[in-house]
Amino acid sequence: MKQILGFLLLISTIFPVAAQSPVAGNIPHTPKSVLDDFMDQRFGMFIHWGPVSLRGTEIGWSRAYEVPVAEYDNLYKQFNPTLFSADQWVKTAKDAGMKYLTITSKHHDGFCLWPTAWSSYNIMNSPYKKDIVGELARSCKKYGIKFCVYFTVLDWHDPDYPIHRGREGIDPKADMKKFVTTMKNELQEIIKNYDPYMLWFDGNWESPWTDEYAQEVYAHIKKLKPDVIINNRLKSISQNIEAGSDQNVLHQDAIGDYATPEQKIGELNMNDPWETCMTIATQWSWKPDDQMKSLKECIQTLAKTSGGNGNLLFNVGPMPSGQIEARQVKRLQEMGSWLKTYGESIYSTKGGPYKPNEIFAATRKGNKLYIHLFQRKSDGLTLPALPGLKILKARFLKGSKLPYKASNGQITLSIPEQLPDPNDSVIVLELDGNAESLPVI
Ligand code: H79
Repeated sequence: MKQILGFLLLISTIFPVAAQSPVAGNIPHTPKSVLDDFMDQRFGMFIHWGPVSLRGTEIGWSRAYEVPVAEYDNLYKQFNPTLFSADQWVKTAKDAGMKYLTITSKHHDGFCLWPTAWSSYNIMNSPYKKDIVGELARSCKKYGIKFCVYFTVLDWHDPDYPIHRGREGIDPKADMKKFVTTMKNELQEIIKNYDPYMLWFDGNWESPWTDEYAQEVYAHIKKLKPDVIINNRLKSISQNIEAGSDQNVLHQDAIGDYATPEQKIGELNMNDPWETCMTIATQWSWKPDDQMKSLKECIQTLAKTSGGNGNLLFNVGPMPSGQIEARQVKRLQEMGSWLKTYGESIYSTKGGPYKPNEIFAATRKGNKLYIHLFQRKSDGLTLPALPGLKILKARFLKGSKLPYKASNGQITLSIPEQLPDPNDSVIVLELDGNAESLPVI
C-alpha cells in the first residue's frame, strides 16, 4: 500500500494536475454528432449591434478613440431602435439560406443587449427597454434557425475588469475574480433564458484573462448545458500573442470545439471544425455608406469556405433604427436565391478533395463531386484524376450535360462559352463510388 502511495506521489509530482488538458477528465467534450450537425449548416448570420450604431463607428474599438469614453458610454441613453423586429431579421437570415444566427449579447464596450440582473449597463436602462436577445431567441425558434450568442470575455466598461480602454494598461484596483463571477452569472442567465445552440467567445488576448479562468468558465457552461457548442476563443492567447497565437486552427490543447479565422477564409481542413467570420461590408457594426462586398465576392466566399470544409458566419451591423440596411438585405436575398438553385452543393457537404483557389472550389457528398467554377479561363477545365474512382456523368447542377475526358492522370471538362451562372457555376461529377472517401489531392 505504502509503495503504491509513494508511486502515486512521484507521478503527481512529475505531472502536476494543473498541466492536464482542461477539457479532459470529468468535463464533457461536445459530442461529435453535435459538431457534425453544426458543420452541416454551413452558413450563418453574425449580428454586431449596440448603442454605438448611433455613431456609426466600430463597436468596442472606437471607444476612447473615435468617440470619447464619456460620450460612448452614454449613447445607450438615446438608443431607441423602434423599428427593430426580431422576426424581420430572422426572416432575412432564413431567406438568405442561413441556418443559424449569432448576436453580440455583449461586446468589448460592455453594453448588454439583454436585461441582465448583473449589470445596470443593459438594454432595460435605454429608452427601448426590450429584451433584444430574448426576442431574437424566440424568433429563431419560430423560423427554425439555430440561435447562438456572442460574448466577449473582456469588458472595458466594468470597473472590476482591470483594463478600461483598448490598448491600455492594468488598473491594480480592479477585481478580476469578482469580474469572472459576474461573467459566470451572466452566462448562466443566457443559457437558462435563451438556451443557445452555440456560444461565440472573443476578447481573449488581454493579460487579465488566463487559461485558469477559461477552464473555470468552460466547466461552468458545460455543467449547465453539456451539448452547447463553444468556439476556440475562451482559451487565453495573452501569453503568446506575438507568436501569432493562431485561432485559425484548432490546437490540441484547445478549450472549445472549432477554429475561428476572422475576415479571411480558412484553409482546407478535413479533421477539425472551423468557421470563418466575415463582414458583408468593412466594419462589424453599422457604418453609413460602408463599402459592400459584391454578390460575386459573397457567393464565392461561401463556396470557398464550403470547399475548405468550413462554415461561413456572415456579419451584418444593423442601423440605430433597428433595421438592417435595405441594400444589405437585398444582397442577402441574392445569396439566398443562388442557394435555392445550388444549395445541394453547399449544405451537408464536405469540402475537397481539391483545395479551393481563384478558379474553382470543390465540395462532395456521397457519389457526387461538385465543382464550383468561378471563372472561365479556357474551353477546358483540367483537374487531377480522382484516385480509384471513375466519372459516370458530368453535368451542370440543374443544367445540361458536359463533355469530358479522363486520361493520363487528368480529367478535362469542356466548358461552354457562356457559363450558366456569372458568380459560381456548379458542375456535378457523378462517380462510381463515394467521393467523401477521397484523400485531399
Ligand atoms: O467582434 C469582432 C471584432 O470586434 C472582434 N472579433 C470580431 C468577431 C475583434 N476584436 N479584436 N479583434 C477582433 C482583433 C484583435 C486584434 C488584436 Fe491587438 C491584435 C488584439 C491584440 C493583438 C490590436 C493590436 C489590438 C491590440 C493590439
